[in-house]
Amino acid sequence: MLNDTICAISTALKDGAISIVRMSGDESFDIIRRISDVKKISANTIVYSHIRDEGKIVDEVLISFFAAGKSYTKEDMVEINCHGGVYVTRLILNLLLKNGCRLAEPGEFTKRAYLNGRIDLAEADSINDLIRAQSMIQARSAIRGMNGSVQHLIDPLMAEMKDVIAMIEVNIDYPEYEDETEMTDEVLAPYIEKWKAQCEEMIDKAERFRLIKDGLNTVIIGKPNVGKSSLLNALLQKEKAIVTDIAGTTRDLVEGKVSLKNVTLNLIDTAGIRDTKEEIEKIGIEKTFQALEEADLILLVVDASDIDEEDEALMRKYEGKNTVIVYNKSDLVKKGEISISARDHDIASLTDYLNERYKEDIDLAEEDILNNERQIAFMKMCYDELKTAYDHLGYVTTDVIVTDLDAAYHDLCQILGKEYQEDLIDHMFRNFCLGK
Ligand SMILES: Nc1nc2c(ncn2[C@@H]2O[C@H](COP(=O)(O)OP(=O)(O)O)[C@@H](O)[C@H]2O)c(=O)[nH]1
Ligand SMILES: [Mg+2]
Repeated sequence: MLNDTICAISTALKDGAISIVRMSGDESFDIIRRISDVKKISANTIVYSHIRDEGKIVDEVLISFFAAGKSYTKEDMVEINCHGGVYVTRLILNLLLKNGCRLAEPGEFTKRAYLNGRIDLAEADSINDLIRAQSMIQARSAIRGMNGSVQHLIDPLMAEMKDVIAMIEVNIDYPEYEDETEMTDEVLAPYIEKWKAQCEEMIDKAERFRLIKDGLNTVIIGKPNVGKSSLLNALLQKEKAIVTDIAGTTRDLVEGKVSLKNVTLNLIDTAGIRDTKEEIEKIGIEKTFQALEEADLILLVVDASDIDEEDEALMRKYEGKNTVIVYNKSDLVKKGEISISARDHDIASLTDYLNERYKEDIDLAEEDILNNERQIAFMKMCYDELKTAYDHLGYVTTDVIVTDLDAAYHDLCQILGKEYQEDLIDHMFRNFCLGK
């Protein structure tokens, strides 16, 4: 139900100087009149007042009034700034509930902002991203998203697709109308090809940026005793993992997070990969393989002073663009492009390399970009539909092609939530905080 009046505590529920209790809906102003000293309400003002329960003062507060149309939800809204004790805040919330409000679901204020047309779905995504941001780069990209960067990004593509779809429809519906360009396969092919490339570029940038934003799942692997745990410690600049000269010291996964200049690594140190009969170590090695499945980056460590066939086998096995071979123990022997001494925390050659490798991706923070998994998923579906359309060219009539293009267009609409599916929307907003 959209028109009932909802309320929630919008600030975190712990003792603090101030809490905010929020209300949105047609009855907001009536309800606040019933429980405070406020009689006459002027929109978009803040007043000093008291909240009362059956005449008795509950708290001394500031109340903000937002008139429908200009508020966060586009409905009449009231925000009560009360004293931040959990107890008092709850008393006020309960008073609102007693006087006709319903407790809001998580994200319901923002959901109303979306349903009432104040923001699109991509902007709603970004509000949640901003609340959950843990770093400057996450916060900055969320702010851009809140200000319509996704719409900016996909609008030109949507506009062109809509034009072309419309022209095909005209061709089909009015074959006698000869002024329109005939949308033959030859005319369509370059369009679809271009759109596919645009989708691919948007997906690629979004995925690269997601790694920059959230950090790369980085797994440190190698034989026992090559210095994996020493490397973890050197990167984290603290002695997190146990280092000994006994092979098989690390059995469990040891995790840590480090932000280098241009990239954040979510590090996992692992048990050395080798054949072993030792039960616990075996489980550790199994965990290593699991961690590798989710790796965005693999640091394969070898002992430069002692490279043998086992190292070479690992290098062959994990060769690829996500693997970086790290030659450790440079104090003994210098070898390879990336040569470090983990024990001595002399790892600049590795960190410089990584900063260089990701230096361009960090600039993506300044571009309009898809912000999260939901948006990327729809863009991928759009790409698939376009590919189907492209593959159909030459085999089917344009009325079939146009259904493919229509489907692609609808996927783009979904990114902005222009045609929403109710369950999807419910699911999305439930991840929000209470009171947002
Ligand atoms: N000389 C030298 N020894 C190192 C270096 N890094 C690690 N070691 C030693 O190698 C042994 C194994 O190190 P560790 O980090 O536990 O290796 P892991 O089994 O791969 O995790 C320890 O005795 C370390 O002190 C290094 O850069 N130079
Ligand atoms: Mg270790």
